[in-house]
Amino acid sequence: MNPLIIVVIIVIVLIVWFVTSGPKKGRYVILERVADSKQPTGDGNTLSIGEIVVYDPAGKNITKQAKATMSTAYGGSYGVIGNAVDGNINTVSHTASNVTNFANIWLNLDFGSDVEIGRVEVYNRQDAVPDRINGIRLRVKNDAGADVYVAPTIAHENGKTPLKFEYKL
Ligand SMILES: [Ca+2]
Repeated sequence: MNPLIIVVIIVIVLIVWFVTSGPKKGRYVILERVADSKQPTGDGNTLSIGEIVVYDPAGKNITKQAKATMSTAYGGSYGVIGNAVDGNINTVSHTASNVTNFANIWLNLDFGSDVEIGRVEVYNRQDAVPDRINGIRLRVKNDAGADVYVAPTIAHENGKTPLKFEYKL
C-alpha cells in the first residue's frame, strides 16, 4: 500500500478519536435495579441510598441543577427523594419495597438538557443493610435517550458491599 494512504488513514483515525473523545454529555443520571437482591429475610428488592453526587469534568458539584425523582416512596422519613441529594450521606432515600418483583425500581436525576458529566459518586445507606444495593446499576442517558455510560451492576466485593461507589465517565 502507498505509504501516503497509510498516513491519511492514520490522520483520519486520529481526527475521529479527537472528535468523539472529550467530556461525556448526559441529561439523565439513573440508578436502576437490574437484578434480584431479595434477602433471606426482609424486603431486599428496593433502592435505598444515602446520597448521589454528580460532578462536571472540572470537579464542580452540579447535583442541585437536576430534578430528582424515584419510582416509588417507602413510608416515613426514608421515603423522601430529597434525602438523596441533600449533601448528607446519612439521610436515606428509599423506594417502596417489593419482594416479588425487582423490575421498575429506580432513582432519576434529570438535568433538563445534556450537561457535561465527569464523575458520579453514589453513597450506600450508611446505617444498615448495605447488601440491598446489590443488583443496582448506574446509567447515564442523553437527551435523545441513548446510553452515554452504563456501569457494571453493583455486587459484593470480597464478600462485603462497599458504602461508597465512584464512577468516572
Ligand atoms: Ca442524603
